[in-house]
Amino acid sequence: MSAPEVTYKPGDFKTDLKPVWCPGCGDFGVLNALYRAMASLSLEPWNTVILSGIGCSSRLPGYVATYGFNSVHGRALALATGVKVARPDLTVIAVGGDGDGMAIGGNHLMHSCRRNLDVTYILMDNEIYGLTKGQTAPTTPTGDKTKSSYWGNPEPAVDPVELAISTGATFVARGFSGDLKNLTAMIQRGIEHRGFSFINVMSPCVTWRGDSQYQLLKAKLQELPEDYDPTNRASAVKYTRETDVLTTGVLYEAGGPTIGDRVEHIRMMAQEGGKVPTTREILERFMPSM
Ligand SMILES: Cc1ncc(C[n+]2csc(CCOP(=O)(O)OP(=O)(O)O)c2C)c(N)n1
Ligand code: SF4
Ligand SMILES: [Mg+2]
Repeated sequence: MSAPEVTYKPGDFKTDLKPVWCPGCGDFGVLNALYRAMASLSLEPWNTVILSGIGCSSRLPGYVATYGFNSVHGRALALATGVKVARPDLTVIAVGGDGDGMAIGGNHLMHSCRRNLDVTYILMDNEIYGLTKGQTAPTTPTGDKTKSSYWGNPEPAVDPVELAISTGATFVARGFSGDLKNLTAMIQRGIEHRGFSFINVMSPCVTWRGDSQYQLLKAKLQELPEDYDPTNRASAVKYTRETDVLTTGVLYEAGGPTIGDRVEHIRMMAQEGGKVPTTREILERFMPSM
């Protein structure tokens, strides 16, 4: 007899911790969308891990009743890689901010994309360092005044979606924290996707970017055309570096082996008749005189 299937409600994933985010912070919307997506997928809390770096957004694992770890600035994906290698059977979700993922953690994003690590990464993009009180981040638009750029940000901004597509992520989406319905569907699809799923969520910081950030983002929102083909990489790139509009939806989705598949293939080759060299033979390759 098979075990009865457990169903969950979004509230089942709440912990006793009350989020310490400022009232009106966009991250509340992301958390709610995640609760809903997890409930619709009936994710078992004991088989799910949520990892983050450091930042306001990186507090999220504490608010979800799964295994989780609020780790070190920029290292959410390094931890996610380790968990997935040790326990490929688990659902692994990484979360964090634009500073965490695009500045100090930028190289981890690039390598997770190209490896097609089977992890879902939700980036809460408020275009600012929120926790440390409003300094310029890699996604801060050029010219914007911040606590660390009084005369306006002199740097060109990065588009995380463009970066993810160009470095090999096999699922790339852009969402808005104020659009719960579409964001929930996007996160659900990202978790279901086999391979690296990158979801860049525009998530306003009311404290350091003001109310205008929410209004500005909302006014620019547009959805992908109904006949949009997400398997076409070139079409996906056309929706990056937008200025007057902000297109949300799943921009790119492709198949392909994950890094886990590739390593497993090598393991099988080594086991099935492949000659495994001895330590001495390996050393002799470097020191022929041995
Ligand atoms: C190695 C290291 N460098 C810098 C910091 C300081 N620091 C903490 S959070 C943060 C940036 C947070 O910005 P973001 O990742 O965008 O998250 P947000 O607070 O905006 O959600 C920085 C620079 C740190 N904790 N560790
Ligand atoms: S400082 Fe900004 S990002 Fe941090 S909790 Fe407040 S509104 Fe959210
Ligand atoms: Mg930020």
